[in-house]
Amino acid sequence: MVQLGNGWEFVVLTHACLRAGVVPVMALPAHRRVELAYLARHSEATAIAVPDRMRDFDHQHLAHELADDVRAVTGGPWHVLVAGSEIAPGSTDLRALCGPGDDPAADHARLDATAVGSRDVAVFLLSGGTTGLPKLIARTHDDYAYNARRSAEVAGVGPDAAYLVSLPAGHNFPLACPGILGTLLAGGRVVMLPSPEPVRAFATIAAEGVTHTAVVPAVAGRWLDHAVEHGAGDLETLRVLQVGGARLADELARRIKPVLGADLQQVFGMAEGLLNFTRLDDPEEVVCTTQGRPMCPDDEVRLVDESDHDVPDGELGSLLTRGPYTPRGYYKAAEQNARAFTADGWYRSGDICRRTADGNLIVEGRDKDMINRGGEKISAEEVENLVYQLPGVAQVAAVAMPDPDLGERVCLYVVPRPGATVTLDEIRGSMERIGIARFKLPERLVLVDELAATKVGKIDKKALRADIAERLDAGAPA
Ligand code: OOB
Repeated sequence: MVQLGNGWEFVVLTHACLRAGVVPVMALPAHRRVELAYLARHSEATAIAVPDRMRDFDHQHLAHELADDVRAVTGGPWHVLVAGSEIAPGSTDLRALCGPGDDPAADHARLDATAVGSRDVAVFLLSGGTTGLPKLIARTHDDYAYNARRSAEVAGVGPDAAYLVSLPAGHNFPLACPGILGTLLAGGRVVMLPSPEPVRAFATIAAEGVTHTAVVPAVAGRWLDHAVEHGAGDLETLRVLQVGGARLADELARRIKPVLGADLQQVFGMAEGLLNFTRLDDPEEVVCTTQGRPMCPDDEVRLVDESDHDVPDGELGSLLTRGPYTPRGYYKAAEQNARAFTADGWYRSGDICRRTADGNLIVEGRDKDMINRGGEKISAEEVENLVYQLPGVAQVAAVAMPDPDLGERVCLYVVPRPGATVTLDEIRGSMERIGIARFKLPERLVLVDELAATKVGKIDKKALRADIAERLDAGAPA
């Protein structure tokens, strides 16, 4: 499992794994005990790579707790690799491990002799997730190399490119769309920053001559605001700003070229495969108002109604896709696969889109139970399962509430048990104690006597989303 911050160790370890046929599981730095324990169990990983500390969190300590738990169950060895200056007893120094070997020629020969096949699994990515915990997506060497190479072509990344990584490196977007892998395969240079904070990002773009980078819409908004208030400095080298992970508002899209000077490329992608891009030579209207079209001529995309019948161009439909770099199922997840894939292998992305006459897609919403917090995907079900562990909670529903900065945040509707008091602080505290990524913590609580239900008796999330939007419009205090 790879849970490293954005640094050179991530790049070296990932390439070492790919070369040696070790499959990295791309965890996120925000993941905590619950997510990591689940990933370790489900992937049958035998090692984790972590920073010693990051953002005031002791990753090394958690990694050893995890290792103890896994060893207790499997009885087998489990390794903790640590990038940093404080290597605790029992940890392996990852930086030392990444050093040059004594006999490179012999190492090459040994690796060549045991090389994995191109159809073997290269990497496990994590699904954004609509069910309990993230699902594993097995990407093969063939499909992922194509993913990275074709993305590089579409983004105009070549040997002269310098690509800045400021999103979490293990996410598909900065890893391979074209990201780290696509840029290095094209002969370009990769620059890593721990976060997309604008002061440092702008200074780094100038200092390193960055030509390409990828951000989520919330970051694009922060960069625009910062540039307007404090000036952008020298961003002359920046040719392409890729924006994806969540819907970019058209108004924001239109400001990017005038304010930052870079061409906008919208990217509508998913760890499950399909990547859509606006092209660098598309008319401004297409670039600013659509999320682009598939990168591969063999990608198949259907927009369908509730009975899986295709809808005509211009009408809303739920996106189904199949293609050469889109797997036909999640790893060891028969039950979820039955829901997320059709019998003939189409992936149900859960995105509600429209196709324009010229073949571009516009993302208008979704029919999956997920909250997209500035590009970070949160499964409503996962949050609800954790909140149900509180004794005072009779019923709970997690829904997306609109937010001007992040697009969406997590709002909880709770029906308390008779006589019980439930507070947002208490819920957040309990979730943190259980050990869950912070971005999943709810940011608003609405206490109700009952939850709106649909005709078939399911919780009516559409009604709840409308309700919270209305409360916010009316200026209701948090
Ligand atoms: C990227 O990948 P994931 O796996 O974290 O999330 C995929 C989901 C999509 O199904 C869609 O709901 C949403 O994220 N999404 C967008 C979007 N890009 C992704 N929704 C609206 N507009 C967009 N441009 O998020 C991802 C993977 C590779 C490249 C870029 C993004």
